[in-house]
Amino acid sequence: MARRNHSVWLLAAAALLFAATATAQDNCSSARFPAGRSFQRCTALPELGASLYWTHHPVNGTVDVAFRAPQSAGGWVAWGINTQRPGSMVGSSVFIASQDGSGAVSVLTTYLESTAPSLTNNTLKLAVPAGPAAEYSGGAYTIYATVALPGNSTVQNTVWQAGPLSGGQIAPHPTSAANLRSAQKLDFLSGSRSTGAPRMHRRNLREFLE
Ligand SMILES: *[C@@H]1O[C@H](CO)[C@@H](O)[C@H](O)[C@H]1NC(C)=O
Ligand SMILES: *[C@@H]1O[C@H](CO)[C@@H](O)[C@H](O)[C@H]1NC(C)=O
Ligand SMILES: *[C@@H]1O[C@H](CO)[C@@H](O)[C@H](O)[C@H]1NC(C)=O
Ligand SMILES: CC(=O)N[C@H]1CO[C@H](CO)[C@@H](O)[C@@H]1O
Repeated sequence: MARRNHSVWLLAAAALLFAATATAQDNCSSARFPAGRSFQRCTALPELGASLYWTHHPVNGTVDVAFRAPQSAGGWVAWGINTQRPGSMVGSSVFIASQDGSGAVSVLTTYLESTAPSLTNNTLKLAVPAGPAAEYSGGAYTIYATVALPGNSTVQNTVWQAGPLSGGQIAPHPTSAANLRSAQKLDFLSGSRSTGAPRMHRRNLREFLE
C-alpha cells in the first residue's frame, strides 16, 4: 500500500515537472525576434506569463536581455535588477515599457529610490552600454537592453512587473499574489534561479508607483 502511494506520488511529480518544462519550452521555443536580435538562453518566469531571454558575454561582463510579457495596450510592463537586496522593488533599477494613444512605445529607465518613487527617467544605477528599446506586438511587450552586470557578478536579484496606465501615466500595479511574487535570483551563467519574493512587503507594493 505504502509502495503504491509512493509511485502515485512520483507519477504526479513527474507530470508536474513535465508541465513546468512544457510551459517553459512553449514560451522559449516559440519566441520570435526581429532580425538582428537573438539570444542564447531563455527562462519562463514563474509569474505574469513573462519570459526572459539573454546572452551573457563573460569577456566584458555584459548581458543582452529581452524581457517579454503579455499586457493590454493600456498597460505597462517592467523588468530590472535590484542591486541592493533580493525580492524588493525599492533599490531596483528598472526598464518600464508603455505606449501612448498612437501606439508609440517608449522605455522609462528609472531607479526606484523609495516606496513612492519619482519615476525620473535616466536614473538607473546600472551601466547600460546599449539600448534600451521596446516593442509591442501580439499582445505582449518586449524590452531589449544590454546591461553591465553589477559587480561583474552573474548572479543578480531580478524583478519584473505589470500594471495599468491611467490617463497615459504609469499607475500602481495590482497586488495579486502573482504581482507580489514576481522576483527571483537568477544566475545568468548557469540559468539557475531561486525565488526572491519573501522579502517583498505588501506595504511597499501598494505604495509602489503611487
Ligand atoms: C568579469 O568576469 C569575467 C569572468 O570572471 C572576467 O573574465 C572579466 O574580465 C570580468 N570583466 C570585467 C569587466 O570586470
Ligand atoms: C561585449 O562583448 C561582446 C562579445 O564579444 C560584444 O559583442 C559586445 O559588443 C561587448 N559589449 C561591450 C559593451 O563592450
Ligand atoms: C527616457 O529618456 C530616453 C533618452 O533620453 C528617451 O529615449 C525615452 O523616450 C525617455 N522615456 C520616456 C518614457 O519618456
Ligand atoms: C510572453 C508570452 O507569450 N507568455 C506566455 C508564456 O506561456 C504562458 C503559458 O502558456 C502564457 O500564458 C503566456 O502568455
